[in-house]
Amino acid sequence: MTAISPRPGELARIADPATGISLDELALAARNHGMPLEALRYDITPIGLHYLLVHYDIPHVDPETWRLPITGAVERALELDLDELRSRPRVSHTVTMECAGNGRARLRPRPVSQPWLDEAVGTARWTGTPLAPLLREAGLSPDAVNVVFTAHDHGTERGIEQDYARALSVTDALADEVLLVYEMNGAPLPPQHGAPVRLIVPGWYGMAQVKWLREITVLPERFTGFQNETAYRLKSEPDERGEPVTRIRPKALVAPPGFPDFQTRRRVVDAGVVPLFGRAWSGTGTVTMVEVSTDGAQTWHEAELGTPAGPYAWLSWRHSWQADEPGDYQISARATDERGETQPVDQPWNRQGMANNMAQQVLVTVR
Ligand SMILES: Nc1nc2c(c(=O)[nH]1)N[C@H]1C(S)=C(S)[C@@H](COP(=O)(O)O)O[C@H]1N2
Ligand SMILES: [Mo]
Repeated sequence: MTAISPRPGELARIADPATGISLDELALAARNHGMPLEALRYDITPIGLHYLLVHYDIPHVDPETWRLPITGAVERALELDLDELRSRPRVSHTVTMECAGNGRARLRPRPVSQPWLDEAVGTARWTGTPLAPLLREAGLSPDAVNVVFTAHDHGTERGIEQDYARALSVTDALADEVLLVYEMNGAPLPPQHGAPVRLIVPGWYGMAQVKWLREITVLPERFTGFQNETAYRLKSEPDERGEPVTRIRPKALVAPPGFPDFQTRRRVVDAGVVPLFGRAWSGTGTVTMVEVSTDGAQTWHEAELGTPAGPYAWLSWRHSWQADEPGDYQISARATDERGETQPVDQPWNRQGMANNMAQQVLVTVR
């Protein structure tokens, strides 16, 4: 068995097209679970059904002794404990979050990492306090460029030992909707989702939402840590610098119709009118259209849209499928957002398998 991260400078691996999922990938998939797609029925995903991604181990952080320093290129370094954070203005946002690697296992050839199929998504009600006023209180120095969020979890990745850390530009960090959160769906943050405090950056892929926050550092230069410089970049050649992964591309998912076969997950429905239902979201603007295909992406029908649960949350869609002929079908849905970006039917391939919003394919047998 080849290790995923053996040596410093190791390139992201691409699986040989002839090989299946490895035990290393299975070990990741067993730790990092997706949202069972039948949970698309909930506006707000119940905590245990929200997808989960943890690069290293879930750290144990004692909320009593937890402190958050805000340091670096600021006029007055601050340090807050949990009570101080809780006594600040309280804001909640309903946010659809998706892992940037969602859909990776469907890419050909397959980038080797957490092998997500379609379900690395969830919507939660996050409660905390806005970040911008805290940064303003600390007083950003005029030469501030990046704000780095460093976490308590520690590990190695492609041979580089690190604390999980991600930076945002000062502009992105000062956006009104960015929160330091201590509650998820009205309960204290659970250990797996970042207790006691995590960052929420609505509209961005999951990697920006740093869990188990330990320190916020303002830098007068660009942050060059692994999770910004090496990982989470769209590139097709290994030596390319690549474009950073940022906001969530438009995507729609179909809630599984009928009932499943245990091992293949193929769906079975009775002939007649089959109600199709799902959700759609985009981090770059409101979803303005969802189209459904029941013939393997040959023809598309506009679905009826519901109202989103908030400006950063998914909306529901529905479509009645007149399925009169018994047989095998492939169902797909694709979203378009207000910028006019539509999900592709073919894979947008890149070496790390990031931001892949290829339309889902659901196999259904009409009986
Ligand atoms: N400290 C820390 N924050 C992290 C991660 C991590 O491994 N460590 N994983 C990131 C990634 S890649 C994703 S997709 C989201 C997942 O958040 P969730 O597990 O609460 O759904 O957390 C992000 N924040
Ligand atoms: Mo992720």
